[in-house]
Amino acid sequence: MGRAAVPSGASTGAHEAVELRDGDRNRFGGLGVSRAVSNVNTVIGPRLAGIDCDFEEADSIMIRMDGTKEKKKLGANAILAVSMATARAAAQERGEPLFRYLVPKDRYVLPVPMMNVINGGKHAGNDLAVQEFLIEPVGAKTFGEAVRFGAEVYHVLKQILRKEFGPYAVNVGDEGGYAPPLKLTRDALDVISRAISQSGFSQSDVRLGIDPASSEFYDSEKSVYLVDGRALNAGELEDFYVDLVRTYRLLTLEDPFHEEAFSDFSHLTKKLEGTAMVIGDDIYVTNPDRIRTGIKKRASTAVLIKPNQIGTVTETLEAIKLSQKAGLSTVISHRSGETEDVFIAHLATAVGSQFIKTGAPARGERVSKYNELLRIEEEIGNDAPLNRIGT
Ligand code: 2PG
Ligand code: MG
Repeated sequence: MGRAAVPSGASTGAHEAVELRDGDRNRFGGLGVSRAVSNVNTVIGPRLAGIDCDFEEADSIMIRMDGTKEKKKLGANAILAVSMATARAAAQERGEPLFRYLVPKDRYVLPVPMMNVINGGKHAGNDLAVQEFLIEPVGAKTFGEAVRFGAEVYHVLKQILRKEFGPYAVNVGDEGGYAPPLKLTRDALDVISRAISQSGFSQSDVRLGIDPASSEFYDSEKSVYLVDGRALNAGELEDFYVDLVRTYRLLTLEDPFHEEAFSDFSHLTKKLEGTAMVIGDDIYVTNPDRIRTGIKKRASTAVLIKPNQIGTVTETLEAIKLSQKAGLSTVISHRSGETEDVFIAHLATAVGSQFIKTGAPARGERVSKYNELLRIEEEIGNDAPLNRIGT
């Protein structure tokens, strides 16, 4: 028996696998998934019945059955749910935890959590252009300690925001971070920096990162980025980021440029070498072909991995292996529209990912991943180190 639920994003990349929705306005405003469910029950299910319980076999059958590059016939949401459920059933059959089944090895290292504590962009109803402001407790020794560091900063941040901006400022956005009425990127980074020091942590205990998700504020007609009340070209935007890295010691910068801007990514990656990591999300969409292009062009230091951008567990693992082989770090990530499914907690452990990005320590669908990682830490026992982050 294996069960799985798949997520959905608000700031999706143009090249993601297709999430099949009904489009029937009378049900769930057109967002129903009865066609995807029926594909699972009447098309995929009967074809897979009787095969060995093996996700790789199931994935290759489903990829062939679908036959399209973007999985638009059966829907990546239908295919991924079956793929994850099959992996889970196989682990169950072998009596093993999912992470051990996905990648069997002697020693596992746990990911550093990237916690999104202030939400902006498409994830919140405020004026911040940048979508995510993340805290990264790289100075913690264990995963449990990292969660504590993050939770303490998150709650001190709440007190500061409430005191300075009133009670509305601590309403939360899609990923559990606060959505205060701030306007500028620097305002958000300032207030988080204060929360970190007021919690008693140093700048090296808890680092900062941002995901501007910049395709969302890119004006392709004028080739400018609309951020913080200004219209910046790629060069000016790069200067803006370099300044932020210098002032706030940012550790990670995700999707700094729009999703086709490989050469702008490469330029920034080179400039920040040894200082901050550049992560590619919408530019790669967990697609091995696009990651290969990124590797060739040295477009980033890290790759964001979202299973539902590509649509099977097999291809997700391929994207991770490819990135790791090229010396890139990985960030296993949730979506803004998440479920309580904890698959990514196991995936991050299985592959030894440097990071997991799964929201603030708030809202059940985010906390479920942190809780599962705490259980995994317990299961591994004393030999459960946290990944050491280089930069
Ligand atoms: C991102 C994600 C997850 P969404 O851009 O990294 O945080 O957002 O799921 O909306 O694409
Ligand atoms: Mg992103």
